[in-house]
Amino acid sequence: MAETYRHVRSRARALSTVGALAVLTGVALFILGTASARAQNVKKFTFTASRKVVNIGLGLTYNAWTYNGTVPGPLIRVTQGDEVEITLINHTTDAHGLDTHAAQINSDKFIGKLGAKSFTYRFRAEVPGVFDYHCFAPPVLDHVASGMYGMTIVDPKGGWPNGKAQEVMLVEAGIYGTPDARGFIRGDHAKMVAATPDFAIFNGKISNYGPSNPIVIKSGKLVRVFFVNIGPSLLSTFHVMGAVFSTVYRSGNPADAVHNVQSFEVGPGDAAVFEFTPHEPGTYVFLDHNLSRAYKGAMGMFKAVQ
Ligand SMILES: [Cu+2]
Repeated sequence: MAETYRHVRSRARALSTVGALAVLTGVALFILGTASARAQNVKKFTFTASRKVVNIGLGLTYNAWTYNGTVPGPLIRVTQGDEVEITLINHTTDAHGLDTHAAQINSDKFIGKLGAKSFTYRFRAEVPGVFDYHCFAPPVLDHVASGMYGMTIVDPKGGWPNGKAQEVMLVEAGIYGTPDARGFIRGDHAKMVAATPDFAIFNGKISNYGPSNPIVIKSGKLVRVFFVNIGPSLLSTFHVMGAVFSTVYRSGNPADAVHNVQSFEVGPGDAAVFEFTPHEPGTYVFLDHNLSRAYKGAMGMFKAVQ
């Protein structure tokens, strides 16, 4: 679901609708006296687990396990301090869960009771940043490698320290399995365990954002990349050719900033926010600088325009 992560404006509209509903919900609870003394901004997200054959680029398809039929699953975006409600609906015969790393709650809540068709949990998004979310059903490795993952953004209460920026969301992961004669890939458990992906993907596709569909940015304007390395088992070293990151927030937390770095390592299940400014128009290739993975598909390009 590359488009979900790439087109910020349409997502912002959708989220503002969610936000408006959440505000209304919060007000209703307050009036009923069931909420805490101060009105809560409850943001609700519903996911449905399903198996689906997804297009992963280069004419290849993959028998994915998904949230809402897409890989990655839908973006969860809230503001620091929000009460967040997650519901997972599962009508399949497989067990599934949903763990967002932004939540600080008993991890039993991330998976429903055996056989339950749905479950719901709440948490308060207290720490700002960008977070992995993923399935929590065993074997977790297989569920994550099969596509059950996504990104959570918790925007800082007071906004991002460097103000507005062009936003880009990138989720890096791997595909484990050899294509058959028709280009269909069935997940290969042995390769998942050995941590030897056949392909590397940004936002669900191999060699995404190549010359035919670069991510267009404005020259001279700050770019903010929200980045999650799903892994599930390999470290990523994110780099943009022709740029030095003016700021990197480890885990996306503004309290953990480093400045003027060329690349930055993001472990599996971890995340970061990268800020840079393209100083002139043209192409800026971005990649996992573990070049084996860039070769396998974790490489794309920004096209900076005037
Ligand atoms: Cu699952």
